[in-house]
Parts: sequence; structure tokens; C-alpha cells
Amino acid sequence: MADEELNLESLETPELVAQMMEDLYDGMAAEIVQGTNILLGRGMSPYDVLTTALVPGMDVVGADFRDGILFVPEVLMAAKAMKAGMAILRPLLAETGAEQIGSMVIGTVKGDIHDIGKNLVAMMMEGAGFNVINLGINNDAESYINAIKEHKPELLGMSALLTTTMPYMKVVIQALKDQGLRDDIIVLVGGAPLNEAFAEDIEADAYCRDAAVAVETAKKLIQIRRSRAK
Ligand code: B1M
Repeated sequence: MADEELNLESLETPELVAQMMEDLYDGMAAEIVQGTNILLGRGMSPYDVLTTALVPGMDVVGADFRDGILFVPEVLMAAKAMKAGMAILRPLLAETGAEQIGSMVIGTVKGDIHDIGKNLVAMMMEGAGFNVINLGINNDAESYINAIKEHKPELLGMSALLTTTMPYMKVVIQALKDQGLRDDIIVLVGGAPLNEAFAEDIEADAYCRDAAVAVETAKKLIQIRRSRAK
């Protein structure tokens, strides 16, 4: 059967998930929206839709981009399809949050326009009950600092996907120190090229491997800070 004739509704869930991974790869946003809605309609949780269909689909895109099989225009189409699915899941993930447990300013650092992972972290944090101020991409130190002064969050999250942009996180942390703000805020960093040693080196409070770890770490460090303040 040709792809355009494929009825997603007729597929069993495992086949539908596999088809969605292919559709994401091909940048077919309408099909991703339809598949996401079908899975939700079948009772799959928003988190499971995200982690079983969308994120693994993007992983395949990432591997083929690295290997020179896919190029920027195709990756942009895939990213657009991913975002179309995330747009459906975002309010649903946010709904699951209980009372507000803290707030976070988050953004991708200067020179870097990757935002899918950062938006995923923002969504999961909202879902866990955090108020999230999402600064978007390409943030310089001033942008982070202005937002921190305005919103007074407990947490700052920084994302970088490029080895050339990750060192900028250190510049932001130095700027926080210069402004006397560093001790008032928990700094979490993440992004594919980072690791724990890097986070330690730049004096961030923690490296978060993925969005779930970001939520866990945020909760843990806020709790520690609050119990110390008592
Ligand atoms: Co780009 N890109 N890209 N790209 N891109 C990578 C990152 C790359 C690894 C691909 C590759 O070569 N294999 C490579 C970087 C190499 C390096 O530096 N080591 C690369 C490159 C080279 C580039 C360009 C330079 C390509 C070019 O122009 N020649 C260019 C740079 C543009 C710029 O930023 N200045 C570029 C452009 C693009 C697109 C615009 C086409 C597109 C971005 C679209 C968008 O984001 N709106 C794109 C994409 C999509 C990717 C890949 C394929 C996928 C990234 C992604 O969305 N992953 C990526 C390959 C890869 O990572 N495998 C690649 C899915 C996402 C869910 O995962 O972002 O890792 P991730 O987020 C995770 C965790 O890392 C963590 O949690 C998230 C969720 O679990 N996390 C955090 C992330 N941020 C966090 C913040 C936190 C906590 C956890 O704060 C608390």
C-alpha cells in the first residue's frame, strides 16, 4: 500500500509507533499529529507517546544526520514534525502537575538554535508542577540575567547542543557570580555533548542527561536548599 493511502487508525499500536517514527523521519507533520492523537485516544499517556514514538524517531534522524545521510533541510522538516506532536502533548503534560513546586528560567545558549530537547525539558518541568519561563534560543548572559532578576526563579536551566556553544555556559555562570546572583540560584545544564565532568568544571549544580533527570534533579536540589534554609 502506498504511504499516502495508509490508514493510521487501522494499525495496531506497535505498528503505528513504528510508522510514526518513519513519518517523523520523513518530516510528515500532519501524520505525526494524527498518530499522536490516535495513541492518546487509545489511552497511551502523553509521556509514553513522547518517549516511545517521538523521541526515538528523532534519535534515528540524529544518527543519520551525523552519518551524512540526512541534511539540514530534511532535519528541519523532522524537527517541525516533532514540534507538531509536542504541541499536542504540552498542555496534557502540564495538566498532570500538582500544585506549583518551584520556578525555572530555561533557554538555549548564545550561538545555538537547537530547541527541541530544551522544550522537552520545559514541558516535563511544567508537567511536574514547575512554573517555567522559556527564553527560547540564542540567549546571551544578559538575557538570562534579566529574566532571573525579573522572575526570581529557584532554578536556571541552560541547554547547548554544539561543542562550540557549550563553553558559553561558563560565561553565564561567571556573569551570575559578577552580579552576586550565583548563590541564589540552582544551575542545571543539559544537552547531548555535555557530561557530568563538564558541569562540574563550569561550576553548575548538576548535569541532566535527559528531561526526566532534569525534573528529578530539580526536585531534589530544591528540597535540599529549602531544608537548609529552615
Ligand atoms: Co544540529 N547538530 N546543527 N540541527 N542537530 C546536532 C546537535 C549534531 C550532534 C548532529 C551531528 O552532527 N551528529 C551536530 C553537533 C556536533 C557537535 O557540535 N558535537 C549538529 C550540527 C553540527 C548542527 C549545525 C552546525 C549544522 C550545520 O549548519 N552545518 C547547525 C548549527 C545551528 C546552530 O545552532 N547554530 C545545526 C542545525 C540543526 C537544525 C536547525 C537543522 C536542527 C535543530 C532544529 C531545532 O532544534 N529546532 C538540528 C537538529 C534537529 C539536530 C539533531 C539531529 C537532533 C537534536 C534534537 O533535537 N534531539 C542533533 C543530533 C543529535 O543530537 N543526535 C544535531 C532530540 C532531543 C530530544 O534531544 O536535544 O539531546 P536533545 O535533548 C535531550 C537531552 O540532551 C537533555 O534533555 C533532552 C530531552 O531528553 N537536554 C537538557 C537538552 N537540553 C537540556 C537542558 C537542560 C536539561 C537537559 O536544562 C536543565
